[in-house]
Amino acid sequence: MVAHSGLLTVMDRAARKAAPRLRRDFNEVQHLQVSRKGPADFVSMADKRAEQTLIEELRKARPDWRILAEEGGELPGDPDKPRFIVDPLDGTTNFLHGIPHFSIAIAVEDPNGSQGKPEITHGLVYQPLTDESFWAEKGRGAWLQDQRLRVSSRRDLSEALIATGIPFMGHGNFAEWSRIFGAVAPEVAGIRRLGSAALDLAWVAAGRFDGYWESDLKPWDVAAGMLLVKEAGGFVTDYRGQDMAMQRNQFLAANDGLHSKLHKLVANALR
Ligand code: 2AM
Ligand code: CA
Repeated sequence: MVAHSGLLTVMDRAARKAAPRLRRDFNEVQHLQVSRKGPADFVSMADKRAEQTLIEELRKARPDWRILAEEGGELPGDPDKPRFIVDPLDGTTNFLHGIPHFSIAIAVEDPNGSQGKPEITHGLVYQPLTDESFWAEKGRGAWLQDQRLRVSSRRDLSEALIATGIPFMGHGNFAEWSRIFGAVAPEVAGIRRLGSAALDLAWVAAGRFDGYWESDLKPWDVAAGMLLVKEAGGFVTDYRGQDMAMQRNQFLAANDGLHSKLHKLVANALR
């Protein structure tokens, strides 16, 4: 068993402070179908309220750090200090439809990482409805509560359960996604589209999914989850298999045994 660092305790506490209201709002959404303004506005309010709570808590603990948040954008702070990257509600579409699968994601980015480049050092993905807190610290592993996480050990594509995100409403490249899907789906045990990128990655780290691909995401969707996968012994690359996922905005994550096999399928599909 390992204890959080002080910083992770701050992140975990912030997520747990925002969660009760999100849970209440989620239960409320189901009764809003007939309201005049409709559930979409209500969900966007819930999203903003959660973000406000997270920002207040994080600011209290680290007043001079910058915060990049989905709703509020970039809040200023000391450029030499780390910054928080915050997604108050990942899986908004699920939330809106009363589907109990969404998360809060918080990451910390050090502007001067080990290679002098910005680097994610801490990540937390918290699922309010199951009270599961997935967290990782660079060099200290990935954890679910106090249980060490390890990516799955499945090595055969035929046994692999793969998560993805499907382009929607003009976002993303549907032709590219379809080609990858066409190559991967016949080879694997199953494909899932659950709707929260942060949880998809956390679940790869936890060995529930064996792999994942998606493109056109935002830093707050993936920053925490990418660290979770890496600290759990998995790989996250772009579709060419290079360590450029964030730069190319392509995310191919898998356990150590399956990553190269999955990468070959994807590379062939895009050739
Ligand atoms: P969000 O819930 O914070 O918006 C899943 O493919 C990812 O895409 C999620 O992390 C989700 O983050 C984002 N996304 C944004 N708009 C979406 C939409 N209309 N449908 C599905 N996912 C969406
Ligand atoms: Ca998101």
